[in-house]
Amino acid sequence: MKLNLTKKILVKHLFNSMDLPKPAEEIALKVDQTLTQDATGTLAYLQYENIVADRKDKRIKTKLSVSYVDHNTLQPSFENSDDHKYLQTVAQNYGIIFSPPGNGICHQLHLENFSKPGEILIGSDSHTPTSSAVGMIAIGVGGLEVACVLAGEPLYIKMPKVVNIILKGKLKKWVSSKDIILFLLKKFTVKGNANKVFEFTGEGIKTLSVYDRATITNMATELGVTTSIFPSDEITKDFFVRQARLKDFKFLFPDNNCEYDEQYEIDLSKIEPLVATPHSPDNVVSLKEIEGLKVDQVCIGSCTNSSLKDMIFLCKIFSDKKVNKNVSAVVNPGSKQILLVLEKLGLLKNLYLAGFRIMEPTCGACIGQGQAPISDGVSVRTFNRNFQGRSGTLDAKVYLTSVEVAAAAAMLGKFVQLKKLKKYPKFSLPKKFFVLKNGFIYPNKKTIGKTPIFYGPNIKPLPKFGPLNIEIKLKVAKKMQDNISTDDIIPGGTKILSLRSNIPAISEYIFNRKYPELIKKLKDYKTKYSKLCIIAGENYGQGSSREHAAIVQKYNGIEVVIAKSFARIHKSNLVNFGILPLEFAIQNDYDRISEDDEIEITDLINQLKNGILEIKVLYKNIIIKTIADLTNREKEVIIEGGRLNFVKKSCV
Ligand code: MIC
Ligand code: SF4
Repeated sequence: MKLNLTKKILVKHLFNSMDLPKPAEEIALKVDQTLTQDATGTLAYLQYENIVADRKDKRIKTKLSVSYVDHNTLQPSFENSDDHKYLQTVAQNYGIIFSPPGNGICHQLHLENFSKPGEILIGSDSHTPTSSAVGMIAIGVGGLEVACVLAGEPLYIKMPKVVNIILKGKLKKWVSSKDIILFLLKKFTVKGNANKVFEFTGEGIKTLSVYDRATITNMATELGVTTSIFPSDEITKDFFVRQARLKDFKFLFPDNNCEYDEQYEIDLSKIEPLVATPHSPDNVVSLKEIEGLKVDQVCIGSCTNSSLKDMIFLCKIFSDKKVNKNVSAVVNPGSKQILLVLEKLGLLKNLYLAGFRIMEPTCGACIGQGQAPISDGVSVRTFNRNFQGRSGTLDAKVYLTSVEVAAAAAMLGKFVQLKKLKKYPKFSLPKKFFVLKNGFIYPNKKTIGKTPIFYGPNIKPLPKFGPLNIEIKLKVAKKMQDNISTDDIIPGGTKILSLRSNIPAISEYIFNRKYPELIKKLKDYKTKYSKLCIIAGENYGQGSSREHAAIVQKYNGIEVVIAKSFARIHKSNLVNFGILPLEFAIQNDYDRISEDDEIEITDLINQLKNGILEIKVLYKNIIIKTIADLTNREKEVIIEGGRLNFVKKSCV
């Protein structure tokens, strides 16, 4: 049978031998690699420690696992420093590679150092698909999924539909791969693409370097897909040669004449420079439409656009130009290796001389660790998300662009058409990269199993949650609109991020930015009604994979979320923490239920097993039908009160 690339890799990794699964069927996969970052990693490893506590052999069961510190790298007080130490000692004790703060952004580093065609990687960060640029399947998941896989469990996903995106032609000068992904976001939007994989083929891919491809697979996360993938070809080989990793390389293509579930053709030569305008990555317009808009800040970096190629371009275009004096311009390169290469090539000085602030290779402004824009300011960022308030300034307007568009805005202090910039700078990548060998701390056989783990006072034990009740009455604590992001549910920023290992403390910040008054109401309702519910529109929980967004709901008494639809990762995080995600059977029923209503679900467990649940809206005498679109395993997990209870029970 002729297979597309996605199926080829999935079939090789099926945990139990079975026939080729059909779309939407649950599949169990053997995972080769995992990655975590610090903001999700502490919880993931606390959960791992909990799972293996009674085991004799506590070592991880994956081929390769890496723990990165790149998000909460500021150490303004002890919390983040404690978390970093905890992560380092956990890594040493269980056999995990550790990437200390300052080494680089997890996805850039993983692509450079560990990505491998044909393998499966999961990561507790939604942009893990970056590594799929080299023909591997890389998927973003919640931290508990990583903990389970480290402990030898399979990864469960729905068999995705595979969508073939055929690229033809060549991009014009000044148009880059960021514009391709913005084009796709405009076309497919941030919702409606769950459980799909976008597989790129066509002559056009030959014009894209691995870095260009990685910008696309990185930001395809915003489409809500499971992942997206490029084949492993001559261009991929060239990347592995430069990284001195030819041993990890192999060619990998879809079979000729294989089948896809959907197919779209895109002519690269027709794409113009694009911009995602506030406050959603799919709010895309052409650069022409906002020409002349004044810009206050430009941030270049993030896991989307911080590669060596992006940085060389930036240094070249600023070789004899300056940052406009009204613009605050900042760069976060993707890795320390990139900084060193720029220095060796004699290019780094261009950025200093042009007037950029050069920051450590970390997530930085992207996750609100500094560089909040001025009040009501316009910030141009080469990042992947522009949800309102994510930058740290609630009334700021964040525009997402390519490095080309951002560089021009930094130079001229406003959005300008790029052809006005005269010549596109000439540059090529160095033949051989300087590979930074000592950036990582590798586990040493002698320290595995013998390293005392450091638990600072910021690291609090995991809360315990009980099994599902048979009959429940719930108070509707809040009714929300479409596209609520996990940033809305639990924001980033220095203050809240430093509480990621302390669930009681971080739970106080639930919906802090979007609905600052809600916490008071939740506390009040929790004492009066004990069990609460949220009503939401489409794509509830889009964006970040942070499982904290699920835990803080559970911790504040939310037992059920009824939505028009859910984003993939958040839905599985809700299940993992024993919250029941239900979808309206008739979308208009969303209008029949109001904030502060009381609802009742009787015979809950039997109804859940059937998959259709009747919800009685008390005092209105209305019955609303909802669907539990969950596998039998997921239903069992919810009945047990979450994945941790479930896994521990099934391992005894
Ligand atoms: C993000 O870009 O939102 C993050 C911060 O990287 C998150 C992870 C997190 O919340 O820690 C993500 O994308 O999953
Ligand atoms: Fe870090 Fe931003 Fe990438 Fe998230 S999107 S991993 S915060 S750089």
